[in-house]
Amino acid sequence: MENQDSDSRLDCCSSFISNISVQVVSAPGKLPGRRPPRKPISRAKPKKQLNKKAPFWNVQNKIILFTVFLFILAVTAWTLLWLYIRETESRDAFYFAGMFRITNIEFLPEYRQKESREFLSVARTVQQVINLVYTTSAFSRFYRQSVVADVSSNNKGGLLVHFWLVFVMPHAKGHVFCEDCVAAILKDSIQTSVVNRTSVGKLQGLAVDMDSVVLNAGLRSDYSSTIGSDKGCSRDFYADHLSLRYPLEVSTTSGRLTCHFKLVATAGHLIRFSVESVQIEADNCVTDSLTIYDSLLPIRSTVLYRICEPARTLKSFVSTNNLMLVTFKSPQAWRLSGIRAYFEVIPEQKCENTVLVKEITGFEGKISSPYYPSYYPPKCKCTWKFQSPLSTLGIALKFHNYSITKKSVRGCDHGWWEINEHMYCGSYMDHQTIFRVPSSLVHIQLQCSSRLSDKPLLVEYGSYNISQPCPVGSFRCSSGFCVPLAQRCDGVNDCFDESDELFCGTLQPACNASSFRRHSALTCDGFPDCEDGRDERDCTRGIPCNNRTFKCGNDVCIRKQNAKCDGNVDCPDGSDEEGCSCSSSSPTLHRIIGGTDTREGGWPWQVSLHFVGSAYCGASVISREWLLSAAHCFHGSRLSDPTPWTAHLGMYVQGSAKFVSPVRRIVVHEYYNSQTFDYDIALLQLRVAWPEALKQLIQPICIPPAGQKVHSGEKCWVTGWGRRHEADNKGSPVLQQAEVELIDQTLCVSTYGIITSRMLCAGVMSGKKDACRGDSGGPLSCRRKSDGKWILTGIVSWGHGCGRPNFPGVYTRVSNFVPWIHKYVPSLL
Ligand code: 4AZ
Repeated sequence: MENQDSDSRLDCCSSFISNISVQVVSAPGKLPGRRPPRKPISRAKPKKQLNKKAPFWNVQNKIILFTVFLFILAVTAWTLLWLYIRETESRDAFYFAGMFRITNIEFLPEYRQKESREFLSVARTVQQVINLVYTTSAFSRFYRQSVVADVSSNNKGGLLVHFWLVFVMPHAKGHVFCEDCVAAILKDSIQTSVVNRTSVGKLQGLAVDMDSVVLNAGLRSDYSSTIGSDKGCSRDFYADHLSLRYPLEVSTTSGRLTCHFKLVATAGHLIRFSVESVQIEADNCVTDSLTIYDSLLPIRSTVLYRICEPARTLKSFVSTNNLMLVTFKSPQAWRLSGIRAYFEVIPEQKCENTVLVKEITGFEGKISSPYYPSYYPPKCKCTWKFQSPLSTLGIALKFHNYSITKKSVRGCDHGWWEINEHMYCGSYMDHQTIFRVPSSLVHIQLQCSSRLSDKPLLVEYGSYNISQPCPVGSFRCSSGFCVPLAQRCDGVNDCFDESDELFCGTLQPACNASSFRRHSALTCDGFPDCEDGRDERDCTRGIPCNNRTFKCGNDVCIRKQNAKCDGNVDCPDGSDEEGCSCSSSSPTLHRIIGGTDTREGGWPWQVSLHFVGSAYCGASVISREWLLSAAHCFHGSRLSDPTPWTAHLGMYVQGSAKFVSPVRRIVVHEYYNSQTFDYDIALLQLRVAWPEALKQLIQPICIPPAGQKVHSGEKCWVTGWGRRHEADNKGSPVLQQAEVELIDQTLCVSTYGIITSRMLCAGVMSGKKDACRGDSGGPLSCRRKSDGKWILTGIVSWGHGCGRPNFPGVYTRVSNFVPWIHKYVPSLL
């Protein structure tokens, strides 16, 4: 039956799986309206004269008229009443989307046709069972109906039924309907048997798999658009060709667009959905989004991935079953919005391997996450066994942009690794790390721990000498790498994590890798000033500049890397630092724990971020519409939504801002780690750019040059409206400032231990001067001696208490994030 049907689908696919191109052009009244034909002016005909005129107001006519009047009145009253009931019902209605698997009914291809007798019959049966469950429950008063939306095959057998539930709670007035209770009623009605030890139980006459039950609150708009008759741009696709790419394109130039694409493959396969480009308004998915679900209805807990901003790089996602829902929403499109994507049917892959590594040390092969290079689906499990030929050789794993650390009491967010019975948690990084297992037999298990699809993982493996992981004459970095001893303390981050630059003396040779670049007189002037000639090495005088080089005013090309406006004069003629618009030295220079009141206008880049009307965090103005703050201010689903946030600029006393703007978008660093506060940085885009007229009171602060080293002992300022004492329960009404000292990184590491190269410490070792709660996200501003410009050296991040002796404040080291900032704020360049 199944095969017959797939053959017929094979023929039909080319006709119904084609590019969808929905062009919505809102141009009302473009077509000239047709005028009604004019009535010919007729000549007046002589009217027949009635001989006898019957009186109109006779009794009979009166009765007829009265009856008609009563009828019209009744119909109007009935319509109004019906509209009223419908309106109040829909206002107080709650929608739930769910699914479960029925194991005792076989799938029939006819179930795909919603009008077929077979679909209607099974839908009616399921609806009756659900109705019985809820009409006999504690929520029977509120229960209205269930609607079966889809009945599909699936890789576990039987039927997968997707349905909506509707509840009406009169006068709910913003109350939420207990989602867990609704789900619990359904689950508790499934009677499983302890004897059988399976997850399948009885739900009235249906055999339902308990583990398959998912039920979440849903949106009314999703309910209407998934079951309504007006399908708009929504489509259902059935695909069974393994090596075919089925294109999926939608676009609109204006108007609203909400499309649900249901993708179903033949049972036993998976769907891989690849997005080539997305054009949407970037607003954290508040209005515009592309959401990929591991189900056929928009069920929240089955979300595989959400794209909330325009993207042009290929990303692909794999389902865990033979179905997927892709929802594209762009309800207020005012310019081109749409997606270009395709999907494929792929076989399920096993994720296990046994590897015999070679006797020669070094990396020799690769393992990867399932379905690499696609994002890997949740609920995966991989096992790898490695064996080295000698007991003196261990197994080295080189993780690309990823790292594993010992698992703490908390769960893992991005992969749970068991290596020879030890547990580790994985997290994404911006550099490679090496993990060595000093054993010749290594058993590794990876379990996906993220609720969503996760970024693809690539791991190189090989053997290493257990007694000497790093060759003689090399230094072992914290990231596991070995670098030649000569590269230690040379000012270059050779280890990826800067551990080769820790515990170094503060004096750097004049011509070392980083310092010579600051001497404009030395670089690219045609004369090798450094012994090794490195001051002339990256210059290409007379050669046309390419996209990796920057053209100085005097026709010299220098390596582009952050040349323009990085605060360092890289060009011999200084042209790379001309016309840069961030804060010049503030004319009002007068200027927390141990702090003093600031002068009004003294810190014109200081921002107060309010969450639902209350001061919550600080931030710094870096351009007309972008602020820089700390990622931890936006951790969690409520805090990461930009809607409740407002930014208060040009403010001195809380509540008296010169300019207030809602926040359009929050970009939290993708490697932010909520356990270690690593990568604690976020960008905020204002909905309204601050007006030029306020530039006396609002000014951006300069971003430091990429990789700029800080000097311990340098004096900087921390500012904010946070608490003035650790025990206070509210912040300061007046902006506070405190002068703090940059602390040597080695000392910072020995104080806290868990200091990464993305952090720096500042304070006074005697305590008393520090940031505290409420100051988070605010600036650590340092004045550059060479030109008097204020540089955003740090962002208030964390610390042990506030103002405690020997526990300085910990700040995000902004110079490590310059390319990341430029990715979102290119106008800063
Ligand atoms: C906080 O909770 C916080 N003393 C910020 C900074 C410091 C401590 C706590 C540093 O926002």
